[in-house]
Amino acid sequence: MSEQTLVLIKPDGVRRGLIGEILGRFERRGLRIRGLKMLRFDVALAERHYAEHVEKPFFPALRDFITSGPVVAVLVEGPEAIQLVRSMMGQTKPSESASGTIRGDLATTTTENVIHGSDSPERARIEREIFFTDSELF
Ligand code: 3AN
Repeated sequence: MSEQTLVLIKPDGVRRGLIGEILGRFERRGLRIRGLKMLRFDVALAERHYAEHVEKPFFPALRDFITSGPVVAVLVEGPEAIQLVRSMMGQTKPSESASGTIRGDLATTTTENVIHGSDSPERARIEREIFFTDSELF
């Protein structure tokens, strides 16, 4: 079943010049890019996007990191795109991410781990609405 999922290339990925590398992996895999923009998180957006983590001890570091520079938001579409993108990303903790995955190849820390992808259909819908209006999607 075709699905849409929301991907963020996080500030470390943008700073390190990995936008093309990551978009290229999605395109080569056969996924379609339906929306694409660069933006910078403010604290309110960090608290909204990471609402489930606001009370966690790591949230201040996550908030400071995600607001530290521009991110690239991407709406990706394809068969089972939510799980497919999660598989391509690798595990949250880079030491547990298999080589060949985005984090397994490109990241070494849990906070600065290059990429975010929606983890459920419900989150994909919520995150799509956070980052894109209908007229920004193709
Ligand atoms: P994922 O990004 O793999 O979906 P989540 O949603 O559990 O993982 O966590 C969101 C983000 O919060 C992670 N990408 C990471 O930057 C940060 N994070 C999650 N768990 C930890 C942790 N135990 N220590 C530090 N940062 C964490």
